[in-house]
Amino acid sequence: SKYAEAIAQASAKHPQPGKTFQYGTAGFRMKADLLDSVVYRVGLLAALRSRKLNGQTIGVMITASHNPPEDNGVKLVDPMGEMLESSWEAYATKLANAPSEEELVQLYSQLTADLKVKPDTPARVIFARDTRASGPRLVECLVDALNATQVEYTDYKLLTTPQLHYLVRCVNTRGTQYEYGEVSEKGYYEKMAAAFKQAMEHSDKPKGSVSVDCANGVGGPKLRELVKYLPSQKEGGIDIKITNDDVSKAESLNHQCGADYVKTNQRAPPSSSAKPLERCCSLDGDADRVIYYFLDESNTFRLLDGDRIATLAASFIGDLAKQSGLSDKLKIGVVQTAYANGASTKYIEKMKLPVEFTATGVKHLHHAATRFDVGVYFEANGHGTVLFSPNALKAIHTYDPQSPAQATALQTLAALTDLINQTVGDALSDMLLVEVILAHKSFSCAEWLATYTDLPNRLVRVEVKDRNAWKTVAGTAERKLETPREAQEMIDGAVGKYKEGRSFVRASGTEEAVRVYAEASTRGEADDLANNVANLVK
Ligand code: 16G
Ligand code: ZN
Repeated sequence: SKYAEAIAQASAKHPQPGKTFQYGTAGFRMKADLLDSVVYRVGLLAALRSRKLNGQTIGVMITASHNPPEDNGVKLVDPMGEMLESSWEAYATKLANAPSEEELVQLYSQLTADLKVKPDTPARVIFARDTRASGPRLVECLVDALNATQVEYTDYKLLTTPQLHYLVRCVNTRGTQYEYGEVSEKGYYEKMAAAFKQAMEHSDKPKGSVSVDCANGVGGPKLRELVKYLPSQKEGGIDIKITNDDVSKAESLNHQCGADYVKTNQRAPPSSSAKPLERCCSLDGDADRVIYYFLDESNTFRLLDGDRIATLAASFIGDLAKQSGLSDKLKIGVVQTAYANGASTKYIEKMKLPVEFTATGVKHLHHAATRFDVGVYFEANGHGTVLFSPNALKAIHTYDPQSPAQATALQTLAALTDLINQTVGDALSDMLLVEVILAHKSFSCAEWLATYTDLPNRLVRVEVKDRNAWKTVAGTAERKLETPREAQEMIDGAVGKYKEGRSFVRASGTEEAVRVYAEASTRGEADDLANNVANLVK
């Protein structure tokens, strides 16, 4: 076929290391030194995907998010800024596993034919990477593939994952009625800053400051850039204190800091010098997750995780919908996973909002959220966003307010549709959203925390020989096991012994392990239940 020779030649520079790879929940992710051939082949698939979609631009992000510095990863972004369509994940896996140049070329022309891709259609790709040391080398692998398949490409160098998603959507909507923004990093900051100003127009000034731990990743320099576009504290903006923004020492990335560290260890980074009641948040290594926290008066660490952001956002947007006179037109719903704290679910039900549950992984939540006019989705780990449907946007932008109060609420609501990244969870955007809501509600972190009381919970990681032995029943959002056979009965037996007890087991999608989650009415009981269930699994 047309590119066969060039593909084979460049592929010989990046031989398959004799390993089996899988395009998982977040693309391919592993030790960076194993990734060259994988990234090369992902580049080949990006070309195919773009040609299949008539030359629409596909994104390639090179990052391993919250994983250690020596890891890296790669994932594809579809034209509207969403995750790669799931049926294509299998093609990525197949290409990554082709053992030789001949078999790779063979498979590529097979896919080209099966998918009815016309080799002469133009192909366009944009890509970026996080701050990992292996990034530039992996970019070379990618570029080799794009050259071999004659793709037009733009290298955006260092970006957060959500910034790349934003750019992909901007390129593909340019000049249409769905135009999403200017196709540049600057365009991203300008759009967000303008929306922030508008969202703050009818609010009190933000109180206190927010300390942002950037995990020593790409979020640091990008937040510093964003701050230049935001109003200063004097002008009514937020006092943002940036910490852990050193990207010069590769080994410090995600080390004892960042959203995953804080959520998993339920403690502030040891480097934090925040005083009691000071508002803090942590981003992860590619800035698509954010977690809030603070120390209370008695110096006890208090976490405000993704569930908290979801409930805060849902309640605020619900209020704005009512105040603007649009509550009939905007069906607001919340999407959670089994990891959501049971108390957060109850709180959402108390607000009379529908809650849906999906399997873990952003693509599942995102998909479910599109079924609401306003779909709020967050994983407990801090990844999430709020999606406004085309109907919702139309209602918000065309409604004629009947009073000054309706007009101000409507203006704030409209600002949120621009402030919140519509493509994927975005730590910078989510952080501004939280700051806007706290300012509007005049909430301190303590008041935010007081909206409901979390059930004590524990997450345990159990290493097992074959995680695939743990399969969950379809349609239960991972809450029930199908196999091993008696496992679910035993778990139910353990759960039954605790007040407000809940526990489930699922195979990790990113590590060779299964995870046990348990919650119960007291700390001791949650720990007991988690340990008991973990022992059943071992
Ligand atoms: C991936 C997912 C994240 C999920 C996590 C679960 C994306 C972009 N990322 O990092 O949403 O929470 O996997 O990991 O979808 P686990 O399967 O190992 O528990
Ligand atoms: Zn991430």
